[in-house]
Amino acid sequence: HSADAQRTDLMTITRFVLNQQSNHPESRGDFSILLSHIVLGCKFLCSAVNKGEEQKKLDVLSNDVFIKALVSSGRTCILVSEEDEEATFVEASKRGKYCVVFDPLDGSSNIDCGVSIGTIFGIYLIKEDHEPTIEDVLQPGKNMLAAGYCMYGSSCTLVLSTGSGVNGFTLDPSLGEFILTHPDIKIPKKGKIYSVNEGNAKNWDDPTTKYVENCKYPRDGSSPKSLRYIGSMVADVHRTLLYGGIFLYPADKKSPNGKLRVLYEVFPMSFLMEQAGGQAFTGNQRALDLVPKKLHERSPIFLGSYEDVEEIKALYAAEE
Ligand code: AHM
Ligand code: MG
Repeated sequence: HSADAQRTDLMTITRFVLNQQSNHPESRGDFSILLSHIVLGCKFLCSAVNKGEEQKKLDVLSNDVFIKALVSSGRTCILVSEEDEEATFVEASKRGKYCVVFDPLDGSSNIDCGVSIGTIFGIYLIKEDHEPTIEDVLQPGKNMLAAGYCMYGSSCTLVLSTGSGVNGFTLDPSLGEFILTHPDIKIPKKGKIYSVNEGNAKNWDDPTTKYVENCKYPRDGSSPKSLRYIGSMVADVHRTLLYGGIFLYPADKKSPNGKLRVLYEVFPMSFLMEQAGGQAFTGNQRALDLVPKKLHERSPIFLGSYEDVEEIKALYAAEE
């Protein structure tokens, strides 16, 4: 009975990551310790969100919890949070080799009505033994070692990639453990859903306008796509990853760089998409090739199923 075997052979996220890293014995322990501190922050938030804490409290609380958990892991040197203007440099006695960029509670405008929200994170490895500087995190997304998000929804789901595929874990509240529930996630090659804030349509550029027009009135005789937009990046990306399709936060005349932040929103989600067989594009390049110049830089982003992103790439290419 393989179902029974699975029920009794619990693949926790810690066990999974230790197995996965067995070919890097030198960093095995350190990475799983770091991850267990991230997981602790996620469990805390999951429980706080379920208790119905107010948005204002949760925003600040979640940032404090993650910063403290990450510093006390003893494995980090630089932390970049969406909530803090400046990066946090960890004091020398608690320093380790990882840099963590994160959005502790993304989609926070959705808290007070109970819509899914989440935490997004990306992890870089500091190069050699040197005094950490901001340059250590102003790195293209392709240099990330790992990325993930945790979604606080009807269940609490953590999706992680350490650079060899994408796996999803669901919190079993009675065990207090994240258990592997979505092994080796692959995004469908093409999807039937597009996800964008159409309220911004009057300010879009031509390629985005044409793309969305084609989702609704396909010129090749295929069926129109469905529109789904939650307004919580973690939830919109999670659906895109599982069901396929495309998520867009394009540039517009009012926000020429879009809205989403490169380091802790665009990069981690792009990393996951590529690892799941999809693509992520900024409107002029592969998203993970972008080199950020400042911590809270923004970028337009189009990510999702391989073939759907191919179409928007072609529209931008035709513009040039
Ligand atoms: P936030 O950091 O203020 O929560 O904003 C980020 C959120 C994303 O989760 C979501 O994709 C986007 O903002 C939605 O923006 P809009 O309301 O403009 O559609
Ligand atoms: Mg955010």
